[in-house]
Amino acid sequence: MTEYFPEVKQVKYEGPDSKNPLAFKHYNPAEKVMGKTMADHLRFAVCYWHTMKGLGSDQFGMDTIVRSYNKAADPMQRAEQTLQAAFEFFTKLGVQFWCFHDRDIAPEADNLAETNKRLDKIVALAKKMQDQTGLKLLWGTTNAFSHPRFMAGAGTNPDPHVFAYAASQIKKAMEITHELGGAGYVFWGGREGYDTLLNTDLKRELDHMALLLQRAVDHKKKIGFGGQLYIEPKPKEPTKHQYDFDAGNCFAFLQKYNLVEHFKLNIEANHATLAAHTFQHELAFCVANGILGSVDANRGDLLLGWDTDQFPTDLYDTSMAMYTILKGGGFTTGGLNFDAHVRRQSIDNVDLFYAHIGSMDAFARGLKIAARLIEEKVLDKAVQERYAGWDQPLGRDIESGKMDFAGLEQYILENGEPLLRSGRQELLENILNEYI
Ligand code: XLS
Ligand code: NI
Ligand code: NI
Repeated sequence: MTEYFPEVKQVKYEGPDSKNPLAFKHYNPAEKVMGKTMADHLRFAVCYWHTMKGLGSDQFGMDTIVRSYNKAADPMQRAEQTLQAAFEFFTKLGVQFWCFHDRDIAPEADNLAETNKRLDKIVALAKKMQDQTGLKLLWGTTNAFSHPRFMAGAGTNPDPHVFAYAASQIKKAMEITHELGGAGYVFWGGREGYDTLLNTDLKRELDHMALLLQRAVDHKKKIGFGGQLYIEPKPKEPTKHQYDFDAGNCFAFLQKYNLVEHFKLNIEANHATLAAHTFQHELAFCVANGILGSVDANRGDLLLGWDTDQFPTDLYDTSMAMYTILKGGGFTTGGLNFDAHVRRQSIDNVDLFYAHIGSMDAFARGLKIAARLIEEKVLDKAVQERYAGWDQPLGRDIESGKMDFAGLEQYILENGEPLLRSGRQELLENILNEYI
């Protein structure tokens, strides 16, 4: 079989003293942290769209990257070779999972029936490769945002004909995800939003988006798909105002339309920062509301302010993310999917390996740092002390609902001013630095 990444044989764990740039210094898949292997905690996935299909083009310029699997004239031959290259990359890197959009793995044909036939052909091949390699599908999704038919949205399109097209694509994408044993299925509302209210019926569009998701829940039951459904929030890009703005927004939407029991969220770091939140904030909001599902691991650039989808290497970010994920009970169906692409100038195959290795090591370190913070109760103690009043009689009576306004007023009349106490932020930041 053709080797598409001959520069790398197998990425291995060599430990923190290794100087080999193609080895893990911290990610040791079998090593146990808090009773579970690092591989089981982190559940790394490679994304097909950026890693296999991303060729460096941006809004200002054409592709810069040439890949040997992308040269055949026939699009289906290209798709097959890309799939072979993908599984070679996944196995050489040593991840357990992958993620894809339907249109990443097979090119669209002239009509839906032909397009679906192409998908079936590639999915059969993918299934064989999954069996051969032990790779698993973390989640599948549909691309209902690139094709011109979706220029005004998919589920929120003003034309029901387009709604029907989106539904047909999702139907098939859910079926192939099921066929490949996917642990989940993601809805990222690519163009579900608007650019101007001058031409937009906002209420109707939101109702339609809910209808599309309700039909997806029906179809999930119909085909017996046992995976988790996720919504991936993002505040803007490509539309000015995306409906799934952030975790809070999605949670309200899911509750209003009685969908909350069927969905969890897929939190992307760069989308969090676009929404003027930290990555950790979005994760913490999900944990607090029982809706944390999976993670698109990447990072943005605060100076650029768009979805730069860079590989995550910031240890503060990975540590605090893993801290919140561990405190929330860890991943079940979800994992860390690298929704990230190498920079336009990183044109060599080996750059793809460097990018993933560095990010996997950054999350492995984050995991170990988070585990120590939890085991030594570093932040727990501080938080517990800060809220200690709530475990005293007054706090208990308020929390149990016993105190009405009159009772609270009586307490103040008898006890006067509260004592002011330091939040100790600087001290905690210093302590955190000792762990990083
Ligand atoms: C784009 C999104 C996309 C989803 C999958 O910004 O992150 O890649 O993860 O459709
Ligand atoms: Ni994403
Ligand atoms: Ni993104």
